[in-house]
Amino acid sequence: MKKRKAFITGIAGQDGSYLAEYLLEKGYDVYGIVRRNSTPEHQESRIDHISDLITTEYGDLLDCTSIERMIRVVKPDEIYNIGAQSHVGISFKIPQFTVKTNALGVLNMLEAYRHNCPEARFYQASSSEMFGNTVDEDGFQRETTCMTPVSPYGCSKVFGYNIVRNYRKSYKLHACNGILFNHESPRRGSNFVTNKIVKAAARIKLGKQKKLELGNMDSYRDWGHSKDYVRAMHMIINHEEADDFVIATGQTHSVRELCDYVFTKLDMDYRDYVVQNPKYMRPEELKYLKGDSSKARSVLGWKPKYTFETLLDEMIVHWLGVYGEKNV
Ligand code: NAP
Ligand code: F7E
Repeated sequence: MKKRKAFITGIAGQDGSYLAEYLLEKGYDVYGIVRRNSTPEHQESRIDHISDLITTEYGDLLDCTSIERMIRVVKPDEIYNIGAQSHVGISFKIPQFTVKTNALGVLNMLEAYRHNCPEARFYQASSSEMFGNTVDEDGFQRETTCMTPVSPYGCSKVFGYNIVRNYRKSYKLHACNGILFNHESPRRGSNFVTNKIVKAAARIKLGKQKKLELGNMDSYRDWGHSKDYVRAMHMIINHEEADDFVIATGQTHSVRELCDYVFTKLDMDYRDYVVQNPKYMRPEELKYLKGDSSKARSVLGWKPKYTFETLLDEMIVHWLGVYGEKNV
């Protein structure tokens, strides 16, 4: 049987790397674009271990020619557009780059898809950040929740979400959105709050750091594991009908509770080490996320394998390993 071909933007990112591994296991030929970087040895660290099994080319969501060329040559069966400027706090510092990449980048991908392989399927990495501070009466956000984004990142993702729906209807394309709530792993960038906290706690435990500076500790997030969420991406794109799905655990915890769990696991009290620094506060904050993924659970049969605790335990083991005595 002919192998199916998947094309992934953002393949060297957290989700891209897990998705590439997952699709390889499923027998796909996997292709992707990576951006040019002045220190290439760092840039592909998440996919080094599979570099012989996948095909990557230099490309950029803002460079229509590179995207168009890859899509035309590869003719993928499935396109996963997960490349993005994904840091919400940083989106306030570089709003134009964020909006170009996360909004126009989606349009560039859709145009390349529509003109070169319209029979393929398209997945867009949409985000719970699109909901902003809207919460349904029962305390959840779901597919029908009103979108009132509170960051340049959130605004850019709303455009991506809507243009995918528009192209789906206008051109009868199999284009879908996964509205994913926060998902983490040891491969998470260490300037996102989970990995920042776990990394710092491990370093403090091992005597390599004294304090941890954080911003708002009273926001709530629904945190899952990236491995569970890339499995959902594959289920969404392979659903017979192109549709949009929320992916979430349905549990929410504050940043403070996360600190408490991680430091307690390492026999420390976070209050002895964590200090707040206004530098990490955002001009506008999304206060509370808790996702209702019952549509994905009933229609796709998706459910997460990781819990909040097993996710953080894996990250703790990872960072202790990185900074542990054996590696010093
Ligand atoms: P990530 O680790 O930051 O990965 C993003 C990838 O996109 C990186 O490889 C990055 O490359 C690449 N990229 C950035 N700008 C690009 C451009 N102009 N052209 C091509 N590639 C570009 O993010 P992630 O956590 O894997 O998230 C994957 C996707 O899901 C993103 O679209 C994100 O917005 C969305 N999302 C994430 C979450 C979450 O909690 N993780 C939740 C909802 C939605 P460089 O390393 O070179 O910058
Ligand atoms: O912040 C607070 C911060 O940067 C979580 C992205 O994957 O999920 C992610 O966006 C919370 C916020 O993730 C620090 O203010 C406190 O309330 O880990 P984060 P995020 O902003 O929720 C959504 C769904 C995405 O789509 C995004 O791509 O933690 N916080 N102190 C801090 N956050 C950071 N980064 N650093 C701090 O020092």
